[in-house]
Amino acid sequence: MSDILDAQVDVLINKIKHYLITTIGKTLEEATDREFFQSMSWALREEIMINWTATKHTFAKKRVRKAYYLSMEYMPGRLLANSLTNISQLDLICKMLHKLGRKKEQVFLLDPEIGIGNGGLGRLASCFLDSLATQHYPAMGFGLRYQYGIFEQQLWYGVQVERPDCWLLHENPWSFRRDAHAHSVYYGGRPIQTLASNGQTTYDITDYDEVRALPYDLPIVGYGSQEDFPVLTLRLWSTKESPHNFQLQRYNAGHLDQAAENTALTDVLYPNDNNEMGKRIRLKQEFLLVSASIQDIIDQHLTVYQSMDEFGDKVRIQINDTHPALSVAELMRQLTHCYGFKWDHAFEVTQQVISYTNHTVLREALEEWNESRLQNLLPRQYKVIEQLNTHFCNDIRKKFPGDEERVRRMSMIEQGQVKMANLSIYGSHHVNGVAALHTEILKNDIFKDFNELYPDKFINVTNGVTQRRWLLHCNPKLSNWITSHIGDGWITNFDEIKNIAKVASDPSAREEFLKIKHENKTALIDLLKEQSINHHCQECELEENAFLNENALFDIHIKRLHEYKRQLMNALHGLMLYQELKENPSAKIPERLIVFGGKAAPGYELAKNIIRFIYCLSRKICQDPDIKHRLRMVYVENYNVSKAEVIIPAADLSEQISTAGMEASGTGNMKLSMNGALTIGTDDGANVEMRQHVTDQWWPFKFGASAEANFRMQKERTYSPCKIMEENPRVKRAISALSDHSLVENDVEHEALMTLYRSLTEGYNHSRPDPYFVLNDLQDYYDTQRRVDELFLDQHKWAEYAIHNMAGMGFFSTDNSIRNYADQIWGLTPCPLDKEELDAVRQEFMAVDLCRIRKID
Ligand code: 26Q
Repeated sequence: MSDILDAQVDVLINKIKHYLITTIGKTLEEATDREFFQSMSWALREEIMINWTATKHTFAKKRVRKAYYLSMEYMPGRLLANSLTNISQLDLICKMLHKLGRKKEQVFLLDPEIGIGNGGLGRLASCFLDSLATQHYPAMGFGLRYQYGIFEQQLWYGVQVERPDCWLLHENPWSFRRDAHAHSVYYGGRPIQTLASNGQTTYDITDYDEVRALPYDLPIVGYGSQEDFPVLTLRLWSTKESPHNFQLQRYNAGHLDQAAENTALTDVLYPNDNNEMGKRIRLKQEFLLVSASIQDIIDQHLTVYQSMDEFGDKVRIQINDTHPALSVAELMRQLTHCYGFKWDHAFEVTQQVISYTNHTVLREALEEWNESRLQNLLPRQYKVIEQLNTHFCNDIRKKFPGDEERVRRMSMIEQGQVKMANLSIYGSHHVNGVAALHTEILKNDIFKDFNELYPDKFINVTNGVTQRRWLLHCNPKLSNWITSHIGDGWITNFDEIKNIAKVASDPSAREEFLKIKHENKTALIDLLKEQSINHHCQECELEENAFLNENALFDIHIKRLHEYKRQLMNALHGLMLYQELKENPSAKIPERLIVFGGKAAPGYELAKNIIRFIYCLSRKICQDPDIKHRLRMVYVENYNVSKAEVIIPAADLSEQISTAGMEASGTGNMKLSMNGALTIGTDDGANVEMRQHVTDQWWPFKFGASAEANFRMQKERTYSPCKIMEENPRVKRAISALSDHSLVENDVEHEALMTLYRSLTEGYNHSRPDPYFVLNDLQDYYDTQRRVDELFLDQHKWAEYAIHNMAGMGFFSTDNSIRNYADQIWGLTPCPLDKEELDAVRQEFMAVDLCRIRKID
């Protein structure tokens, strides 16, 4: 066995040498780490290309139905190491690097971090692709190739500064430009009514802007044997590299910004999550994704089937939130205008093909576009929407005669705004929420009217995460431990993780678990130290590393900054704990390290002030000699997928404390649980189902008001945070620290904390005081944290709980979510690699590989 491995190492080294010489012109000795990384990737690529080609051939040959995932965001993180894990080749690479004396950490660091998304929604899309690939589903992802992904976050004395994320600075060996599949996308112009050959009225346009969308493909490597692992495609559109997109006339007229608008279309990802913005360029981006992808899907279909007759049967399109909602209008338009479909037939096919996933219950995040903006930018699609809306309103009237108020509420176009959710629901055969509670809220509240009209349309598909990246890859020690106890079936059948419960009461297994947790905490401490060395302003926090030991309770809160996620409540708990420790130094409370990570949308002032508050408080704590050995708070700069891969395995406690009824699902909650953290959480999003699967017995830290109670408070307007402050001296003392200068060092800091104080007590920017009910849950949260302390003091008991929590996560694999989409929404069946196709590609490759132009012996 090891001989084979040694031989493989040598072959690989030879291939790397080949690429170094033929593409860079260097020998192994003189190659820099980056040149080495590039050549290594090119060498490894060969294996992956073979299976990628064979996967494509298989889908075409078998003429299977195919699902297309349309998403404005993806968050793959680093691709290479995970792909190697999936094909069980990581050992080989490590061995090879060792033999050559290259540091693996340094080499893998050169793999670019792909963060072309904001957070949950984009990461979910990436987990889905992994599960689609691994389970052999015929599928493909479409997105945009933003030149700048989610900004790089720097923290200067508690102030978030945004820097561009230049992930494309170096050539990416895993990104394939596909000129043959470029498409034209049309904006603006004037619609001209035309009569098609079948008597159908459609619209041409004149005086339009034509933009060329050029795709770049990324391979998505599924988990599988070294022989027949599947590889799917993530196709990302760019307008950057098409010179015709530059509008020279406008440049000559002195308008550089207008001239460059189309070449710059895919330059930047909008850094807002859960917030609607209504910007014109964003609308252009959304339509670029929609129009180019639909043309591409139709092309692919015609290549296999030669006609559009079976399109409705063979194609499924999933839209990730409403961002690609124009798909409904654009598919209608292409079917009627380009392929001669009659309106009713086109609509039947559109509805058969499209389905929509909703990811939010926050009303301010429901997408709407100004009607004239949409009409000017996309005149033909606007006409289709108008016509769809007429049909739709008639449907409503048929079922609810005389109820014009209902028609008004449900209409796609209302008061000069086009409502993308309404369009998406009408154009889809299914609409799904992302957790059971979330789907109920959609059906009974947000989309109640729609559910009454189409009761069978709404279904739930609970989110998940891929255990391959979020356990196998990021936590190899715990993975080996799991495999040693229950075998490795869990890697592709996560239900089997339930078997780990059998060791929960075994003292030696608990010891092993605790030891691994400690080692992972050491790795996180190293990451934090690195940050404190590199970054300027948190000197005091980590200067005394003595405190940062593996025995402390690692309390982790990682997610985008948002008021409803209540990082502020966590920080206030830290403040209350600080005050308690000052007052009562002999209290039996374990050491605690509170870790935050997450980006604030650049224009979200309150969110940025929450970061600042955390900074001020952590400074206060670490300057206090009585406390700094017992409590610390750190803000991890630039939280991203790679940082998550270090932080999550080190967590003892997972903070999932959103205002109940507001977090659609959450997925970090699942990642932390499967890595052996206990959850302190409200009954919100997927927390509810996690609790049910873990059972109440092993889910000890639930707290806070229910979603129902919160909705009632909202509706009845009975909530008064000031009353809570008056009645609860401990809460009052904490909140007062925001206004009494005790945490700040200058006026600017004071002003920042005052906005938080005001938002809690009197309301900020015309909103009600404490709109996310922080004070309402604060005392319960504080008391629950003291129960956390108590349990943590008994490490063996803690380990028992943690193992039972891991055991309850089987349901929360995206393998399961994807099976639900495939069975209940798409009607899709797995299609494993065809052996003949694979052999054929391999044969052809081997012939090429042996071929040298001039053979020298
Ligand atoms: C919309 C219009 C213009 C600009 C930006 C946007 C925009 C972008 C991203 C709106 C929303 C998002 C992202 C939403 C999101 O990430 N939602 C999260 O989705 C997760 C996966 O389902 C859930 O687990 C989280 O609960 C949900 O918050």
